[in-house]
Amino acid sequence: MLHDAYYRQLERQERLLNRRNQPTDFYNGIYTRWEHPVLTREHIPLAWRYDLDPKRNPYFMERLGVNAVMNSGAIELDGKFYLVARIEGNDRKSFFGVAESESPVDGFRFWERPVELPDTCPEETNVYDMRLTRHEDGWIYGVFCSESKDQKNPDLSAAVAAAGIIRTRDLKTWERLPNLTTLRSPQQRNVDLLPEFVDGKYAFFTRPMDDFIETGSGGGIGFGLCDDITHPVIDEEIITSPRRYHTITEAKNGEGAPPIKTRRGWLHIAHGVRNTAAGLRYVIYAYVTDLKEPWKVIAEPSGYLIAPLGWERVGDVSNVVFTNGAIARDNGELYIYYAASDTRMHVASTTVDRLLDYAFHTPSDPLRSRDCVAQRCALIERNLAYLNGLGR
Ligand code: BGC
Ligand code: BMA
Repeated sequence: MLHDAYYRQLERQERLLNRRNQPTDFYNGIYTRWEHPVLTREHIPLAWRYDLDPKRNPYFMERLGVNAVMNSGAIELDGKFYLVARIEGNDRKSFFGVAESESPVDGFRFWERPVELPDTCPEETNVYDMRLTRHEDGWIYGVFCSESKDQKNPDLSAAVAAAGIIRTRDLKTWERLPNLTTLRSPQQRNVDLLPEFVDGKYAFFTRPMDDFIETGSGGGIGFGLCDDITHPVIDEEIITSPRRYHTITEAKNGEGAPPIKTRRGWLHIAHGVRNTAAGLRYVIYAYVTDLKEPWKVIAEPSGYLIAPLGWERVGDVSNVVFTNGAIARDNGELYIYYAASDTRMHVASTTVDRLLDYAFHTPSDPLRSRDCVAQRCALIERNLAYLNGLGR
C-alpha cells in the first residue's frame, strides 16, 4: 500500500502534465509567448524525490527535493520533441534529465531516470546548460558547462568553468569526450558546436573568459576550429558577436541555442548581460552570421529579442531569461525554449522566416541616445508620410 499523499500528489502532477498550453495575448509580431511553463520542478517524477515505501518514509516526505528545472537543450527526433533539462537539486547540484513530448509546447514528461554522465573528471563539482547539436558527422553532441573548484585559489567560491562534451545517437547512451581545451582562454562557458564542418574541422562558438564570473578581456562570443573532436583543442579564437559599452551585452554575452542554418545565414539566439543596481540582467538577443564564414556577423538587430516579463522576472536568480535550446522544424516553425530566472522553462514560438525578417530589418544599435532618437524619428516621419498618403 502506498501512502495517501502519494495518490494525491500523483493526481496533481497528472493534471499538470496533461494541461494544454495556449498562446498569451503578448504581441510584438516577432514571436508568441505561451502561457504555461513547459517544465517546472513539479514535472519531476515523484520517484525521483520521495521514498515511496511507507515503511521507510511514513510521513511521505521529500527525501531528495528538486529546486528548479531550467536551461534545457532541445531537439526534435523522429517527430518527437525532447528537452534535456538542467535539474537542480535542493543541494544546488545540477544534473540532466530528458523530457519528451508529442507537442513542442506542452505535455513534456521526464523519462524514468535522469542522465548519468560518464564520470571522467573526478574534480568536477557541477554540470549544467547542455546545448544539443545534431552534427553532420552523424552524432548528436551535448556541450555543457563542467564546473570545478579552483584549487589554486584559496577563495572558497573560486571556481573553474570548462566545456564538457558528450555524444549520443538516441539520448540514452552517452559517450563522454575530453573537455574542450582553449589554449588562449583559461575558462569557458556557453560553448556551442556548429552542426557543420568548417574547412573540414569542428567549429565551436566559445565565450572566452579570464575568470569564473568576469569575462575580463574576453571580448564577446568567440569562434574557433578544432581538428579532432575526440581530443578537442582550439588554438585561436576570434570574436564574432562582441560585447559593447552601454548595450545589452556590456557585462557579458554568450551563445544560446546552437546556430540554426537558414537560407540567409546562421541564425543565433544568444544571451546578453548588463549589470544593474539590482544585479545582473540577462536577456536573449539574435544575430545572423554568414553561411560560409560563420564567424562573420551579417545581421545584428539592436536590443533584445526576449527580456524577462511579468512573473518571468521572479525566481532564484531574478531578472534572467536564458536559452540554450531551440527547435527549428522542417515546416519552418521555430520554438525557443527559455528559462525564467533560473527557475522554470518557458517556450516562445515563431517561424524562421519571421526571425530572419526581424534580424535583417530591425535597425542595428547606433550606440548613442542622440542617434537612437534620430533613428526613431526617421521611423515616425516615414509613418506620418505613409498615413498622409493613405488619407489622400
Ligand atoms: C551556476 C550557474 C551560473 C554560474 C555563473 C554557477 O555556479 O551554477 O547557474 O551561471 O555559476 O554565475
Ligand atoms: C549563467 C548561465 C546560466 C544561468 C545564468 C543566470 O552564467 O550559464 O546557467 O542561467 O548565469 O544565473
